[in-house]
Amino acid sequence: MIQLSANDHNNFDDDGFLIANQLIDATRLPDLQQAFSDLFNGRFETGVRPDEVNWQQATGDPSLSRQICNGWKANRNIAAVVLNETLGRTVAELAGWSGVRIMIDNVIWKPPATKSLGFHQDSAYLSWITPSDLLTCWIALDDTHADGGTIEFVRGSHKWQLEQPDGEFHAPHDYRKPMRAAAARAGVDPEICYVEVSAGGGSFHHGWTWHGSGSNRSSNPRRSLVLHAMRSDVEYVPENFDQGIGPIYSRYKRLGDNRLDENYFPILWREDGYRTPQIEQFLGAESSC
Ligand SMILES: O=C(O)CCC(=O)C(=O)O
Repeated sequence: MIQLSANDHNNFDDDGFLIANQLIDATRLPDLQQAFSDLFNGRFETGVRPDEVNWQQATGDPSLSRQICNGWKANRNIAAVVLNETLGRTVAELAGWSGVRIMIDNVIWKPPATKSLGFHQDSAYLSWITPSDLLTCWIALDDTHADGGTIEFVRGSHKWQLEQPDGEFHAPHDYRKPMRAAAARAGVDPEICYVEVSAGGGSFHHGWTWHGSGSNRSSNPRRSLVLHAMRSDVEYVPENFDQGIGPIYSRYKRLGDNRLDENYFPILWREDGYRTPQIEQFLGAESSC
């Protein structure tokens, strides 16, 4: 469904992001919105708990944006989108990679009046894999607007110097502060671009593009489903495991083998036609965007 033009490629290379008006068909939105409700209420369809459950209805702070990571393991409607082959191929085309696997998904729900998510560069957290290149597809499940806390990018910021992670992700006091400091170091006046799309649209961004999102000052929810994708041939770098991998993703490392396990990081698309065979079995009928 996603056709990229030469212009799209050029814009992505120049800006570090690309806005897309339609990434998934609108008919899929109700099932995905239901999946969000299930996940944040602790209903895990497959019986598997997502890797990171940062918010639950019964216990979560209502002022915070809600986040779950690797919802695909718990819910097949989420999996059908983030493990989609066409989406994987599109990411590969944009990044210039010969294959793509999922690094992590993010299920993010920002109800009205909830707080911001701090600006950051995704690849800054990934020194535990090599190469640590990432490309992210961000899909809006609601119409998005600047005052609704949509994702925002700084044009061209993937070309600034690579920085170490800095500041809080959840509800920082000043969500743009680390980005402004990086802009000053780069000698640049940052140009902020908001992703304002209808539900089903979204964006792609480069792993080093500075991005974040403000508080939701509108009366509508802002839900997004995010695929963080990496190259299919990445390997673990155990020497860097003290730099932020954490207990979850390091646990998936195989003994005596730095290659990533496809059970936890499936391959979505490779130019030689390979795709992790168990994906289709896992998805059942839910395999297309
Ligand atoms: O949805 C958001 O507000 C932030 C998402 C994000 O950080 C990302 O897609 O990398």
